Amino acid sequence: MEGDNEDEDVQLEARLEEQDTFEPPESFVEQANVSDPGIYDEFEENWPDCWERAANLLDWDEQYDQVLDESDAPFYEWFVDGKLNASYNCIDRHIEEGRGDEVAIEWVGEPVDETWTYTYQDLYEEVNELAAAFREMGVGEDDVVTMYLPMIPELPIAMLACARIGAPHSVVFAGFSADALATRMKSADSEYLVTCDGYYRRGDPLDHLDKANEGLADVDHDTTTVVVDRLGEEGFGHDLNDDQREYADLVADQEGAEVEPVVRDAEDMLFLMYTSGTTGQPKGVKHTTGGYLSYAAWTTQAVLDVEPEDTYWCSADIGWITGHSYIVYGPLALGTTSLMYEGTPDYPEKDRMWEIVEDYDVNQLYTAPTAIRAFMKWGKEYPADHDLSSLRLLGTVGEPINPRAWKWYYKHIGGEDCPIVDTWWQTETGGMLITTLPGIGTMKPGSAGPPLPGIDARIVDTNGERIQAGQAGYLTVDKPWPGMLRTLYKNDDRFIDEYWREYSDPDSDKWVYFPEDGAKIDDDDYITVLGRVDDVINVSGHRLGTMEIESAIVGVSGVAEAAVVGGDHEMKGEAVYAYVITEDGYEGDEDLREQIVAGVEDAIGPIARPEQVVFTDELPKTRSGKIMRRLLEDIANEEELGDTSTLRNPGVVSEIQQKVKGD
Ligand code: 6R9
Repeated sequence: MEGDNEDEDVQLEARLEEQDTFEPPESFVEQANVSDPGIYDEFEENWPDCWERAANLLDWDEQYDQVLDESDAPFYEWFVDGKLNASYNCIDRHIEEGRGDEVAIEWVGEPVDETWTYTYQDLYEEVNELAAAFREMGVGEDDVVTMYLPMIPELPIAMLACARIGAPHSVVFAGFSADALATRMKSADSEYLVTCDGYYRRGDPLDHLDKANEGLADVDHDTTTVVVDRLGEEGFGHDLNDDQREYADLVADQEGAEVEPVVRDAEDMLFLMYTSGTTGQPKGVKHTTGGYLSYAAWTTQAVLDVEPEDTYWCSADIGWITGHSYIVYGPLALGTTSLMYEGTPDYPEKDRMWEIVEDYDVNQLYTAPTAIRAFMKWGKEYPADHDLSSLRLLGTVGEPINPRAWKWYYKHIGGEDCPIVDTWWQTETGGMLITTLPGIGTMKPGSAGPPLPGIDARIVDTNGERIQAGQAGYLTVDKPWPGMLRTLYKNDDRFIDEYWREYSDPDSDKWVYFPEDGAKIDDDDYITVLGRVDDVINVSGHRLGTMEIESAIVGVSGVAEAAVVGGDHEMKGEAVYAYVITEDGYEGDEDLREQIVAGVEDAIGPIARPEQVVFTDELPKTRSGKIMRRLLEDIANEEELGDTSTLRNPGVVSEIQQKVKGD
């Protein structure tokens, strides 16, 4: 088996290796939503009015007066004085067009054969009942409702119910820990939580309410919690307390209720999404109703080539931005069928995803490089067993994709017949910024592509000067776009510091967005994103702050100091490497290692689990006392080390190197 795979890979490599570029298939171009290369010039010449093209994808209660207000930059405002409701745009208007019987969400559960289909009419009813229940619970306009839910239908339903009544949501990834939940609820002053009893992971029921309760115990203000019964009789027999209500009871009390969508200003907050940054405190990224929704809809149409009659599948979790923009808001705004999968790709078998593509005739698949590398490792026979001919387009997001994985995806999933869009963007950008347009652009494996029309992304040196083709530098975005974050929740100063300080020139009112990624540019202006240049690492496409992990490790008794870096990892892209100094009297032994791993899982979640814990007597530091993270990264990657003479303690390097190798 293994041998066959390798042979086949070698052959594929030999044939595709030479090929650096790929043209969009003719059959795709003919039907593409966007196929006129003139769109780049058109957007540039008409900027910022070009963005009306995105706004026109929505129904507005009141037309905006101005596309962009730059007067208080970088606090930009888009579609000024426009009024709309996101839930209306994602549901009601499709029903008004007579499409109520068409499928909005195909939900595929982890247990095989547990599926649920929601038409737009079904979604309308569920969302209205929950919106009415939220109101009765006291949720008012602008109250932040936190959701701590796995991939069950109640998650998008709750998001849309919030949007309907103008209550911003803050979704916390279900894999995050109780601590992470508490931090986010406190930071957002959120008094409402929607969670569930538990969910399935590889066949086993997992207790989720226990974790939610542990988090709630740390929130000092009063809270009301809605609990979805996901597991039924397989549940854990939790008793709900006085502040907790059964989801099913709440909506049963509201049967048939209808809630008029609240008219929101374009700039009103639609949701908050917490993401990792350079400090230990996660950042509450604020997205708005008009700009965000129009941008999500526009990119879903232009880049993912989604049309109402498609069945489209993004395999991300809704707990991350990708799921917000490209499972919920973008696809539903366009009135398509969005497939939502609860389980993992390898349960019960490693062909589960291909079985789903075949069963549902999926037209677009949007997934992460980490998943593709896993598919590659499992072998081509899994997709080969299934008819994947319904697929028209493939996408990736979350981290750089290596050309080998790209080519495997192209051949074994796309049958050399689907364009691949490698989409670069961030929680903060709301939607995609750099990628080829699938009906226009030549594809270059490993390179995301040019900036999208209307997006002014550049690669610059430390002085902000554009660099020459072929060189590496820093990615910047020099003009605003509708999907951009508006601020960090209740922290305008940090918003400026994090994203605008580095390359802007406030004196001449020039504002440049800095995403904190490094990148390379080619002659043809294609951008290859290299990765974060801050203290954030990217594990399986998930953003984790090294400071958050370090503070969790330092919280373990016996630990004096810790430094965390990302080391290369074949499957995950990057993995967590922790270098730890113990307190006097403590041994760096297996016991402490386990406590450290458990400490990190408790503070953040299993995704942040250290791959290696290296105990050391010292950490490499500069003379000014800063930990040399670059060096620790090179050690983790077993790379040649550069000059270490600037270290205060150069001797420590070889000691650590030996420990990493010995592990
Ligand atoms: C959407 C999302 C953002 C960070 C970003 C970058 C990395 C995302 C990428 C990519 C190379 C791509 N990233 N897409 N790197 N190529 N196509 O992932 O948001 O979780 O906020 O992460 O992910 O480093 O800065 P988020």
